[in-house]
Amino acid sequence: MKKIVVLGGGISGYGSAILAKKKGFDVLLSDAGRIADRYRAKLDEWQVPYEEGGHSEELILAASEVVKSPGIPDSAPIVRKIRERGIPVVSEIEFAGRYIGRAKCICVTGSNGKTTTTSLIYRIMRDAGMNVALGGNIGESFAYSVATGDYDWYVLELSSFQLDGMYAFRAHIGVLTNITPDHLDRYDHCFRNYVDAKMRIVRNMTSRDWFVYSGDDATIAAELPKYDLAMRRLPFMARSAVASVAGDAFLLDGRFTATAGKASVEIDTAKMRIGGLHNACNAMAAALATLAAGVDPEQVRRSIYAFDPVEHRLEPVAERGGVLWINDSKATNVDSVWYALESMTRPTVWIAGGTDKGNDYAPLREFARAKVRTLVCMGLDNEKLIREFTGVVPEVIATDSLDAALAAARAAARPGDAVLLSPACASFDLFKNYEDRGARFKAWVAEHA
Ligand code: UMA
Ligand code: ADP
Repeated sequence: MKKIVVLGGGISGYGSAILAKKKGFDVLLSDAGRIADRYRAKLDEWQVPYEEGGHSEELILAASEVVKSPGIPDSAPIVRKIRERGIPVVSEIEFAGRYIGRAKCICVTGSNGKTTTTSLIYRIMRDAGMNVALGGNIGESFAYSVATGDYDWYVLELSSFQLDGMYAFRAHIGVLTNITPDHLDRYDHCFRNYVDAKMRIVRNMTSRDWFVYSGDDATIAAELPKYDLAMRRLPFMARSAVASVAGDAFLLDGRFTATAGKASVEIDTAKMRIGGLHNACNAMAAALATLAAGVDPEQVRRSIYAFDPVEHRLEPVAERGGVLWINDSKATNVDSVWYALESMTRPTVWIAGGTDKGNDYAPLREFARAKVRTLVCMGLDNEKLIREFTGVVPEVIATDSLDAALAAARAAARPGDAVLLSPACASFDLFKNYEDRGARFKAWVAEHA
C-alpha cells in the first residue's frame, strides 16, 4: 500500500491526513512541535497515526509521497532529507485536488486581495444557492472539505507556499489579483522566485478554463507572454486597456461593467460597502470569476453590494468625537498600505510599524504628504519609518507599545480625521499575529477612544 507521510499537524496537515486515511492509504502525520488538542481529537476520531515533538526520520523516509504543510520551508532539515531520497513532496492542494471528482475549483492568488476576493466570490456563489465550499489559505483546509463533504465548487485562496507544491492540479477558474513583493524571506530574497511561485496558478489550465487577472499589473503583463496559455482570459483594469475576446472589466468614473462570454453585469462602486480602488479591483475580479462560473448577473450585483469588509481589512471600527477609527491590521506590506492611503478621504493619523520585511517606503511618500497629519510609529524598531517620513508628514511620533501608540493617535486626531492602523509590517515584535494586533486595536478603541 502507498505510504503517505503528512508533515505538519496544523490545520492543513490534519485535513490532509484525514483525507489520506479516507482514501485508504497507509498514513502517518508527523509534527516537530505540539499538535493542538482540537486537531489531535480529530486525528483520534479518524484513527490516523501521528507523532509529535519531532520527526522520526526512518519512518518518514519510508514514504512513497510526502504532503508538506505550507508553513514548513524547503530549507527545513527533514524536507532536505526527503528530497535527497527522491521522495515526491506535494502540497495539500495537489493532494486534495486528486479527489474532487467532477467538482470545479475557483482559485484565487496574488500578493494582496486574496482573502477579500475569495470571500466575495464565495458569498456570491452561496447567495446564488450553489453547493460550494470555501478553503485553502482561509478557514478550513481544502483537504478536510474534500474528505468530509461533497461539493460542486471549491473556492480556494492559495498562498505562494501552497502553489509551490502544486504540479498536476488545475484551476478551472484562476484569479491572480496582483504581484508585488512579499514573503521574500522564503524565496531567497529574490522577487523572481516569488513571481514564479505565483505564476504557477496558470499551470495545466486548458481552453475550457478561465483566467481572471489584473491588466494593470506590470509584473503580470511581463510574465504572460512567457507562457503558452490556452485558457480564456478575463483581464480587469482601472488604468490600462488590454483587449480580450473572452471578456473583461474596466473601471471608469467609479463604475465598471464586467463581461465573461455572453454574461455581463454593471456595478456602481459607490454602492459597495467595501471602499477604495483596490476593492473596486477585487469586485471586478469576483464579478468576472462568478459570471464565468455561470452565476446570474443580477445575483452577482446583489451580493457585491451586500458584502461587508472582511475583519482587519480597512474595517471601520467606530466613529468617536468625529474621529473614524479604521483597523487595517492585515496590511503587512507596502502595497496594501498604498491602497489604504489611496482610499482615505479624511485627514489621517496613520499608525504604522512592526517587523520590517525589507520595505521600500518610497511609493507611500506622495499619499503620506497629501493625506497624513501625523504618523505614529508603533514598534520596537521605528528608526527606518522615522527617517523615511520626517519632513514628509507634519508630525512623526515614536512609540513602542499599542497603548502608547493609540493614546498618541487620540491626542493627535481632530474631529473630521481618521485614525488608520495600516502597519506595512509584520506584527511579531509586539503581537502574536495580525489578528491579535487588530483585535487589541478594536478593544482599545471600544474602551478608550
Ligand atoms: N512543523 C513541522 N516541521 C517543521 C516546521 C513546522 O512539523 O519543520 C509544524 C509545526 O509544528 C506546526 C505545523 O507544522 O504544527 C504548522 O504548519 P503550517 O505552518 O503550514 O500551518 P497550518 O496551521 O497548517 O496552516 C497552513 C497555512 N499556514 C502558513 O502558510 C504559514 C495557513 O495559512 C492555511 O490557512 C492553512 O495551512 C490551510 O491551508 C495562514 C497563513 O499565514 C493563514 N498564510 C500565509 C499568509 O496568508 O500570508 C501564507
Ligand atoms: P490577502 O489575503 O492577499 O492578504 P486581504 O484581502 O486579506 O488580502 O487584504 C490584505 C491587505 O491588503 C488589507 O490591508 C487590504 O486592505 C489590502 N488589499 C485588499 N485588496 C487589495 C488589492 N487588490 N491590492 C492591494 N491591496 C489590497
